[in-house]
Amino acid sequence: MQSSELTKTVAALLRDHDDEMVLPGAEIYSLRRGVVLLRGAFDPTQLEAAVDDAFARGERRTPHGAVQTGWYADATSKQLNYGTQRGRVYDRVETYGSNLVKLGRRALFLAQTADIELPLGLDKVATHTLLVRYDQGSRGIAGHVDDAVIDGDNDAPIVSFNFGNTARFLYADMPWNRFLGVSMKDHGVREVEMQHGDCIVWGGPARYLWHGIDQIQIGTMPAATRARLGLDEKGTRINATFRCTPELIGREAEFQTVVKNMTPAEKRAAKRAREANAAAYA
Ligand SMILES: O=C(O)CCC(=O)C(=O)O
Repeated sequence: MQSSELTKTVAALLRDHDDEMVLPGAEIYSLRRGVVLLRGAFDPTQLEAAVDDAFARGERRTPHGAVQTGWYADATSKQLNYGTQRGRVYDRVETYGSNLVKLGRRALFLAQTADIELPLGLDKVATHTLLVRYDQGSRGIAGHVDDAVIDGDNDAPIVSFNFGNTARFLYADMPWNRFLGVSMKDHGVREVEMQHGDCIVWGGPARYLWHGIDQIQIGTMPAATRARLGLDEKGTRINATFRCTPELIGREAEFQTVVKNMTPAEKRAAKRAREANAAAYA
């Protein structure tokens, strides 16, 4: 689904109430209960400062003095630290640059203003930021539900940014996989093209939204951003998510390369959380 097919924009409505809060070109869409897409909704200077903060978090200087950015497996390796294609860092919001943190809070605020079903409150604000870098190929991440302990508490919104290369965000109410024998379309899987600076927020009734990423378009990162960061023409993609997981404060190192819900106890806890959410928002 491209933006022209998105049916309901709430940007105009928000602008009517507070014309200084929403940029003139912003598009804000309510995709379904508890899911908001923010497009062109951030001041470009603030957005680029936040992107710089994200990249800076992966910065290192090689023994020859060159600056590289990544989240690499070790001090001299060029192998990303998370699987064969991804680099990852997970840490408390306070440990990142303030521009990135502010961008995440602004997105949460805009989304909560756009959708009354997105829960509000200080206990819904992100405690942690996860950055995942996708360097090679066009593979993203298979469809899944964010129901691991690291993913966020209860119904707290997840704020998810696309920085750099364009990608396709797939989502559906119920999990889909290719073994179901039903096409994605018939199953009701929807798609949104995520460009540099686009953000999707989901929470409340949609907290356990099934979602995935594919079709990362190598080389679509804005040229100015790419040049500023010293990347080659392929660019890169970073997904920044802001998550509310206060009980993990102090345990961040355990979640740098976490594999989700592996033990039976973790799987049971995830199922209980999904069921409690479904009951609460029935
Ligand atoms: O890369 C993305 O945009 C999605 C990442 C994701 O689905 C997740 O961290 O749960």
